[in-house]
Amino acid sequence: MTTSESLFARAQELIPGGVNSPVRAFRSVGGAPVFMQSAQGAWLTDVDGNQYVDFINSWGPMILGHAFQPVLQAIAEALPNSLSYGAPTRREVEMAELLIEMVPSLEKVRLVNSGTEATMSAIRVARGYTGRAKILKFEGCYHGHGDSFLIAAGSGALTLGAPDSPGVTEGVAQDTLTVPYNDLAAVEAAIAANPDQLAAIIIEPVVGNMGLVEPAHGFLAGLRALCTQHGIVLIFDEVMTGFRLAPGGAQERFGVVPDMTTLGKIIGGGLPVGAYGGRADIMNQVAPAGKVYQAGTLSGNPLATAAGMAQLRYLHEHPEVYQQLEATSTRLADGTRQIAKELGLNYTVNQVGSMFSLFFTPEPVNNLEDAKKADLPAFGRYFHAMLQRGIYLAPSQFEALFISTAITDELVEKYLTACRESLIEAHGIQA
Ligand code: KE4
Repeated sequence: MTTSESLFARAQELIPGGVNSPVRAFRSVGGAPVFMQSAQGAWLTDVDGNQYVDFINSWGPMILGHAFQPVLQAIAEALPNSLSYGAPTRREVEMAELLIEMVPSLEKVRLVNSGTEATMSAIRVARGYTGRAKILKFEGCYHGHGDSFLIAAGSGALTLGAPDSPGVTEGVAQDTLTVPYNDLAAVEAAIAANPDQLAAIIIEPVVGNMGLVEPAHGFLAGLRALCTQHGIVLIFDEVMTGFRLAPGGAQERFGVVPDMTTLGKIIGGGLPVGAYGGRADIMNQVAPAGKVYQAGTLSGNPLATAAGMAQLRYLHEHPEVYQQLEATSTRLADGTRQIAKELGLNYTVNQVGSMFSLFFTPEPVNNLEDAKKADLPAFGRYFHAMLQRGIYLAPSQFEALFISTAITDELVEKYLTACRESLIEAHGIQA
């Protein structure tokens, strides 16, 4: 039995499912999760000393690789000044200034401690600002574990939501509408069926949470126009895409400016930081400036803002990293697509910037229904075959890969060699 296996056995007696976040449990790919001990650059080391090239990077935050020196240095310098005051600090002002400078939609911003807190707060503010109750989200988009987001697609006609988790009430579900991603007509129909009732539309401008799905041409601009026309707050959930797809995130890359933006992951440099912000007239509704209440003991924590600011400053001062990330990711995605083609699989590979997904289906993937056509058992076999070859992928078909600047040309080749061997193994192909 490996140390990971024995730790997992213990953990399952103590922690639900043995993990502190469900996707880590390898449920959709089978087997016991690998327990990590340390990481450096592109490399993870597990508790048994096995090493893996990391293509998840903590689900996005480690965009500059693990143990990036400027981030560690910033934390080391902050450490002697104690860890938390529960009082305002200079660095929170500096971080707000930098976020507002880099993200087109931000006029004012509030720091919180996770992406979930950011999205929960953003829809509360949108409801407070508009005086309306309903929100609209897209099937397959994930916005954290807030009740309003754990909603399955409900009855087709009215797109009324149904709870997607025990513990979420009908009362909450009734205020969340869901429509298919990339379906502007469905959005228009939902608006028409709920006149003057929609406070917000929240979307992943590029989706990572059903695997990587990009917005159809004109889709984001169409949403922008509809929200302007109907006084609906457009919220881009850029927890994943923020500071990843461009310095200003997807809104900079696609040139569509939402009314509010939610952020997380990269802005904490690996420590817990989330943020929400947007137009000043909306954000001025937030207590204590306004009446919409939101608070947090550790919001703007000195250590977390030290790590976050070090990472953001580096990205701001080195925009060339985005070209590097794009080039590396394109080689990985194109190489994967070519290998699948050569093996007669013709699987779909979707890529935007430094995020990409290999879907185990030859069909195009533009929404959740498409993504669900993937051959999940084959994906599970592929995942483990890659793990055996020292490549750490997301343990789910419905996740994206996140590339860091630590992925070198040599590691691209290592990945592509393993990809070919693993696709052959997963499908029992006689190469
Ligand atoms: P957190 O509360 O996990 O910091 O952020 C929630 C969240 C909000 N919005 C988007 C677009 C997100 O992708 C996330 C979190 N992403 C998942 C990955 N699918 C985090 C991994 C996990 O749940 O352990």
